[in-house]
Amino acid sequence: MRRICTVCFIEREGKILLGKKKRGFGTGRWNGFGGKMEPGEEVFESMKREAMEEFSLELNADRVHKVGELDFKVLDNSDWNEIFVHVYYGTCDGEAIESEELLPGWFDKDKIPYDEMWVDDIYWIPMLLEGKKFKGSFILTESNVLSEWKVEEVTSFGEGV
Ligand code: 8OG
Repeated sequence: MRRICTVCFIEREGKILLGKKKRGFGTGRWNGFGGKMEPGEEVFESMKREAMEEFSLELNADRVHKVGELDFKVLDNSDWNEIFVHVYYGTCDGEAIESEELLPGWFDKDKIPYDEMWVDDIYWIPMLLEGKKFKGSFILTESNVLSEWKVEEVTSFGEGV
């Protein structure tokens, strides 16, 4: 089964907002906020909902932009084995507040905790921080072992998912 998700990274005053996942898929890892899109949701609408649910943040469509598309094959999860992720980057106002899902933390761009994140993130987050757009595909396990990866810089994204 295939899941379609969003993930969004907020920058403010040179720091990046990450959240430590407190439950579910990726527990214990730092990541942007986001999650599975609900049926019928638009991408931005879904991310706006997740920003509010996970960090009590109000997202504005003019202040975040799509920067990446990621395709994952997850080898050791029996419920679903493919994940497509829309990656967004930008800024917003307001205080990020801890929720049942995420503990917020602000990190200097040169101190991103890659060793406490999904193993593939180190291959594309530096591109995001440099203002590049990218597409990536990865084969990994839910226990965070990467077996294949490919990331390329792109200038735009096609329609649809
Ligand atoms: O709804 P749930 O929180 O389970 O959604 C999973 C979130 O994790 C969603 O925001 C997409 C994101 N995500 C993956 N795989 C990876 C990954 O390898 N790296 C990063 N940074 N995020 C990922 O599902």
